[in-house]
Amino acid sequence: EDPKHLTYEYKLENLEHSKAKKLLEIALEKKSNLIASADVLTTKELHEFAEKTGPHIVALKTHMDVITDFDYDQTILPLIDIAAKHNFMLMEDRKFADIGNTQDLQYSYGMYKISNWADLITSHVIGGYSSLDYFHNCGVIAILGMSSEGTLTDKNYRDEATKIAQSHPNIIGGVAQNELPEELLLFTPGVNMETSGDGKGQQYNTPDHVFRNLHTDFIIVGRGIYKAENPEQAALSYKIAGWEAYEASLN
Ligand code: BMP
Repeated sequence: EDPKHLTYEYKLENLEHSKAKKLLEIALEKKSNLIASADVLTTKELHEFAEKTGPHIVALKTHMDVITDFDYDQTILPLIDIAAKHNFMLMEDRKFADIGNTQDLQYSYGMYKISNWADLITSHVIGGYSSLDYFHNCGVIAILGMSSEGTLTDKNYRDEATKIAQSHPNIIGGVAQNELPEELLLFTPGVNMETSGDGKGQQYNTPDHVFRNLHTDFIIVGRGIYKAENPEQAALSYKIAGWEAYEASLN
């Protein structure tokens, strides 16, 4: 009988994109499916958070546009070194949502120069298939369904967006709150072991729930880690919970 959840080994063999393979290799090596969301406001906090969580995560997810003292050399260059030291990937949660030409400019220019350093980026697919053609050298994670209350990503939208994600070679997976076809990696935010919401529309599930019911591949955790009294310990707890939930979901 086939296991319900496909293994990381199976996905590593079957997925083509080099960034998908790299992510799966790190997952197997670290026994981790945890992506920490570094939604902090300063370069110092960002680097400290990356150092503390680095050993336990497969990727660090950022919103660079909330870093108040952002400076390419001061913010990005040390972060690249920390990522190399602890062997995790850099994921910029930019959520592109425009025409191809504008996304091309936003991806490579301005002060963030995302294409220089991001291994993974998030993008809406609202602009259609060819709007995603310019994201070279990174793995694109499509926003297919959102975790927030009242989101407009209804079944029809998700189905159509998933078709684009399945067919576009730059896309390695999707952010969603539902199961995806096996050729797409599933990334699930809205994970917290302490609380069910944030009073601002965010809706949380446990690691166990998202592996068992959604067959997710990677959990994304922000405040559950960076707001914890001891973020390093919290990262380790989510790493262990995520890995145990993955193993349990195989049976
Ligand atoms: P937190 O665990 O603190 O709620 O953070 C969740 C992170 O995941 C945030 O950075 C948010 O932008 C992102 N996210 C989300 O919460 N829901 C989605 O549907 C898509 C996201 O990228």
